[in-house]
Amino acid sequence: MRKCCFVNGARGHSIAALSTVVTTTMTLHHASPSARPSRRAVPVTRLALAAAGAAALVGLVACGSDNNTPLASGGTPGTPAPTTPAPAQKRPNILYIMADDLGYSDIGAFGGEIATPNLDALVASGRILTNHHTGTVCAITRSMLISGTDHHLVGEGTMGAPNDERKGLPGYEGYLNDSSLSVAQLLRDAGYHTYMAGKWHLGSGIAGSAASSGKTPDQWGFERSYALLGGAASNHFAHESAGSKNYTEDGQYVQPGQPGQPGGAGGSPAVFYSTDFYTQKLIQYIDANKADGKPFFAYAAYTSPHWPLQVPEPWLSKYKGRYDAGYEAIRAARIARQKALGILPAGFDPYAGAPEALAASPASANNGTAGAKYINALNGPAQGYTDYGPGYVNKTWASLSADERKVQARYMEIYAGMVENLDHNIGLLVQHLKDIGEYDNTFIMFQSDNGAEGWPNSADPTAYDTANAQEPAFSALGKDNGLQAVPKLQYGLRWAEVSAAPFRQLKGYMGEGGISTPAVVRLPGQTAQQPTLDAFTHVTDNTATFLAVAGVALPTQAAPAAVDSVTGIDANRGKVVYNGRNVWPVTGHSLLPLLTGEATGEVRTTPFGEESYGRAQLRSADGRWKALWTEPPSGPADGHWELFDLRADRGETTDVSAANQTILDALIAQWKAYMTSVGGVEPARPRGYY
Ligand SMILES: [Ca+2]
Repeated sequence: MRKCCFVNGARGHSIAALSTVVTTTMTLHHASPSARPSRRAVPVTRLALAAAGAAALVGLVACGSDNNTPLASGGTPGTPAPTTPAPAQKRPNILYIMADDLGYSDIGAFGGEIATPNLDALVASGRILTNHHTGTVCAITRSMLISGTDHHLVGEGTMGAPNDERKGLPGYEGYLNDSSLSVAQLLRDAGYHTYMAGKWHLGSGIAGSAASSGKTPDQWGFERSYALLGGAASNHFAHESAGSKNYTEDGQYVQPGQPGQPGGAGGSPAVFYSTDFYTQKLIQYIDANKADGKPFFAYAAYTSPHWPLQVPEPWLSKYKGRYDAGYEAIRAARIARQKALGILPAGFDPYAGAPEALAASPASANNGTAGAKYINALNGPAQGYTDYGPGYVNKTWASLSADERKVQARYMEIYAGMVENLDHNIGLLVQHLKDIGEYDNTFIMFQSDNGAEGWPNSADPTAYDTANAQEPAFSALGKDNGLQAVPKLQYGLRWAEVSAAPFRQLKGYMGEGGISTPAVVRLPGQTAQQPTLDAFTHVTDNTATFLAVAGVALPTQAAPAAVDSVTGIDANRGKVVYNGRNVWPVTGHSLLPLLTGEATGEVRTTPFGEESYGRAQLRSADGRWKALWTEPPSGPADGHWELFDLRADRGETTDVSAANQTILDALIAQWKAYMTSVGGVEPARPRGYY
């Protein structure tokens, strides 16, 4: 039998227990007789809400719905009964904006030197979340966003279908599996219009296609969608070939760049640039239905500033010369600004950066063969596991040649231009909401999908950079390269460390630099910045929050048992019924009580586990400790779990495992229980996605 225990996922949980977890982790302050029981009675001053819109939202929290549209499932046990008549006004719209591979410190409000006036304005009438977290990579985060629960449960145990021994296992389908809920479906069923434009990355087969059909956004509750199906485009300017299957609109393959299509001859717009185009599409979708009075959920799934580094003018030229001082100077300036802004405490000790050279494992007879025994989270040299992967060289600025400095600075200029263009487009979205009178009735949230991307451009970055420093290659960097098959321009590990400042590790890793995102939330009607939220929060909490904003109750009807006659395992244990399917319930926690000032304190008071690519973390129930496992050579050569005191050292600079072995052992045991609870399976060879 699967072990029933604490979890952030749901497998093995009874619904009653789950409800308890969800409802007792925050201290609620309203004295309504319908208020859920509170574990702690901490007297707190209610935060002043800036506007009537926010007050209306509080009403929605208490009431669960407006009186316009029936809930997907109402009146269920554990749902607070209405205490006041529901407000008759229209429910809030939800605009959710996701950047792709944007680092923690890139935007101005989080310390970046890149001009992001529109996001900064959102902060000025919203709220910063400094401790918001994602999965380590795109598809994993997106699966948790849509489903509201752990990625192993819903088909993205790793990003895409694995090519290793886990291929075919439940939870490793590589697309949203049949046990997934969808926040878009729930919202649509509750009377919302549901739109998305941008990256999907949760399945590519359209309805009726031969293999893995029905995986596109239209099949998961999006009424209108223009989607890049995969993890990245080869060109932000599209130029798809006739018959390509990389994009869909409303569930049908489209080929931007072909005649009559966006970016193609006679098509509109004349130029397809991903960020600009997705903005225009969302505005088009919103406007098409704005007269009918229904609220909307709009998912702006931008693919910027993900590689390839490309951006049109004026952004392409705007940062010329801005990064000539090099990685360390730019990073230090960002950290200083983070401290001045209060994003970091004054005494914060930042991660110092990766070594210039990481050594491969000492040669063993089996390394690289099927007989290799790779060090993993549970087996090290003491168990006979000694193999691990290659090392890398990542030069500091002082070690670069003149040509390398020239192109490295140029890469970051282009990246910065992409981020400013992204901010410009967010400004267009916000302005459009103001123009059509919907801004004050819209809940807005912005974040990135994972940490900054440090993937090297090639196996030999020096040769790659030196070649790019010569003309005509240099002057073409960042421009539309049409149909040319050229390397996908990236900015490399050192600039990614700048983006991830002040944290350790990058996209693909469980260090704070891989999973921490800048995050901004603005409530409907909010006009003044509210105090920064420092509680640990997670992308699955977004899902619960959106549903709370919309007043949609979570499905709670327990799925019928489906016990395997041989193993005795109930495949439906912990699942709920929705629209006739047995699905994993949302396990994220609504942040709305914190955002409205109805509650303060921690959102999560149970251990939080995670795993992908064999890399692992376990955050203790009290939020103080983080056990972190990274394969060598990026992690310890002996394969031990590191332990960090997050209250003193979120920069993960000092491994305190040796002095706290008992604490660490308990956390590792909790991590094993987490893995069991979500059906996670470690790969025989831990390594990243490249
Ligand atoms: Ca990403």
